[in-house]
Amino acid sequence: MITLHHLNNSRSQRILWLMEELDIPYQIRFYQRDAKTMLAPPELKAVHPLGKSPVITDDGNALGKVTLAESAAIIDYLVKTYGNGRLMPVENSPERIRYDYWMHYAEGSAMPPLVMKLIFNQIPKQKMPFFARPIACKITERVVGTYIDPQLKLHLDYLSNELQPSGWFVGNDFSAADIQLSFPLEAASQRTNLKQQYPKLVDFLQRIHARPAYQRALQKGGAYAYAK
Ligand SMILES: N[C@@H](CCC(=O)N[C@@H](CS)C(=O)NCC(=O)O)C(=O)O
Repeated sequence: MITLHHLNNSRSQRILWLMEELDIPYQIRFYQRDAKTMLAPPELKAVHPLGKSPVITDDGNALGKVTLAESAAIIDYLVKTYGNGRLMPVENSPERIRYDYWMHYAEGSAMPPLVMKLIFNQIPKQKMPFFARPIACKITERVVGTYIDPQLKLHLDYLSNELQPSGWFVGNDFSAADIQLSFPLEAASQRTNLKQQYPKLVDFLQRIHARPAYQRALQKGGAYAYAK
């Protein structure tokens, strides 16, 4: 049986969604973020030393018990082990090269500026001596304005141009790469001007949110603020 170690409002939602798309049996173990720090609870470190989500364990595999972290590695494992050819283009095809690229790109390139934006947005809200606040705000404004926001624009322009006429990122068909890209795009819709400036990406989000498997995953996973 596969167990998904699921943190509320997190990247783990896309693993839940993938398992619903593939219609494979699984169970969920729920973890709640600390309300102040937003970090995962320490129990997750008993499952994987980094204590982050998603993590899966799978004891129903011929390989013995598998414990796996990192969204792209989990998606790859689930699709290859249980997909029966679904949601992944065949090997040695141009589509597969594009698919593999997006699987790496989502966490390797798209997420870093989005995480930076989240963190820098928090700086002005922190407690600090009154005389430090104007300096902290000035530095934040400068880093966001000269680096983070231009990087986000670069990535959103790129993603918007790369969306295929099919409405998916790889080729004609919906694939697990669309699932992997869902989280950076959902995060961008909360932290950037995506909703105002990128109608094609808004349509993509609406398209994935309307999928029955996505809706089932939402019901099973509990709070997920990014599905708006
Ligand atoms: N690149 C990793 C990132 C994992 C990650 O940072 N997960 C976040 C949730 S979205 C987390 O567990 N945060 C809580 C913490 O760091 O304590 C992946 O794609 O799985």
